[in-house]
Parts: sequence; structure tokens; C-alpha cells
Amino acid sequence: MGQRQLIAIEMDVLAKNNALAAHNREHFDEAAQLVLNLVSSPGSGKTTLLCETLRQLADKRPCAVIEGDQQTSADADRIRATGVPAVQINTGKGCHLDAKMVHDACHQLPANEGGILFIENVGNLVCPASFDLGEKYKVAILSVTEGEEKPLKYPDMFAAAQLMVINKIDLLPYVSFDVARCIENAKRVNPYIQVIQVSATTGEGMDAWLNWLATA
Ligand SMILES: Nc1nc2c(ncn2[C@@H]2O[C@H](COP(=O)(O)OP(=O)(O)OP(=O)(O)O)[C@@H](O)[C@H]2O)c(=O)[nH]1
Ligand SMILES: [Mg+2]
Repeated sequence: MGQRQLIAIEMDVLAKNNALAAHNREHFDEAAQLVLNLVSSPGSGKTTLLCETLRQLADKRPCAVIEGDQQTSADADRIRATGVPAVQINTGKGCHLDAKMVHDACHQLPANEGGILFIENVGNLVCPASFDLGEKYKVAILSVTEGEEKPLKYPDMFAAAQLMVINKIDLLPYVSFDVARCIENAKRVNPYIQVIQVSATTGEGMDAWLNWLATA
């Protein structure tokens, strides 16, 4: 297959996805739902942060979660253990969620009028950047064990995100990670990106994250 044909197919796939994402967004707006697309490399702490967030938030505001992973229902099980409804999507060979998968998953969740729908994307700093799911914001999670240069190496993701959450700050005394440099790097690819520093395991910084959610 020639390069031109490949580009045409890719553009067609993205155009179809964008149309479905717009449809999702209409539904989310009608239901006054805040929808966030959590993106990161594998293991940055998305599910841990979500579980802690739900423990603190779910009795104040209706919440639901869509989990995306290549295989297993491990993350959806962790979410359900907090009492919050969750749907697991397994993407198999796929490396990202798309708008159709999210659309179908929403029909398996209870109504969530005025609530928050968290979508945990497949752990991957590349592909999920290109696929709109209909969310209001992408939230990029970066943990301090990954290196402060990641926003420059994977700029599309940080350019697409409204917020960068720097997670695992409890590990800062043990790793070589320059927080100021990381923020500088993220702002080079996205001058408007907001930044919050948290530890999902100790709870440090959770207030700032919960305040951001309250006003998002
Ligand atoms: N020290 C420390 N460890 C954390 C923190 N947050 C998550 N972890 C650990 O990091 C590992 C990965 O956490 P997960 O929440 O599964 O990460 P994830 O981003 O959901 O991973 P995938 O879904 O596989 O992409 C687990 O061992 C967590 O306990 C944190 O704030 N501090
Ligand atoms: Mg996870």
C-alpha cells in the first residue's frame, strides 16, 4: 500500500472518530456531565489516583469510570471496589480508546446527570493524543519516575492536555527528577497547561486536584 493511500485511510479513521466524538460530547453536555480523559504512560498511577479521588468525591457527586486496557478487567475491579460503577474496555491489539468504544460503554453505565465521568485511557503517551473521545479535557498524568523530559519527547500528548498531574511526589527524595524543569518543558509545548503535584498514595496534593475538579 502506498504512502498516499495510508494517509487517506488514517484521515478517514480520524474524521469518523471526530464525528462520533462530537456526538458523545452533545450527550455529555445535555447530561451536564464533566468528562475527563486521563492519559499517561503505563503505570503512572492513573487507577490509584482515581480510586483515591473516588473515595473522597463519590459521596458528594455522582461518578462513573470507563477503563481502557489491552487486556484484563483488573482496573475496573479496583474502581468497583470503591463502590463506583465502572465499565472495562479491552482494546486487544489496539493502543488507545476511540469515540465508538466510549459511546458503547456509556450505554452500560447508569445515568450520571451532573456527575463526572472519568475515562482512563490505555497506558500510552502517543496514540491516545490523536483520538478525541468527546471529553471536556485531557488530563496527562506523569509520575516522577519517568523523567522530566517526557513532555518534550511526547509533545502531542502534553499539547492536547488541559492539565498535567505530576504524580508520585512522595518518591522525589529517592529519584533524580527536576520538577521545575518538567513544568518548564510542559509549558514549552503548551504554554497554557495547568500543573498539579500529587501523591496518590500519601494523599499530598489531593486538595488541589479535587479543587480543580470542582471548577473544571
Ligand atoms: N510511591 C507511589 N506509588 C504510586 C503512586 N501512585 C501509584 N503508585 C504505584 O504505581 C503503580 C502503578 O499504579 P497504577 O495506578 O496501576 O497505574 P496506572 O497508570 O493505572 O497503570 P496502567 O493502567 O497499567 O497504565 C502501583 O504499584 C501503584 O501502587 C504514588 O503516588 N506514589
Ligand atoms: Mg490503570
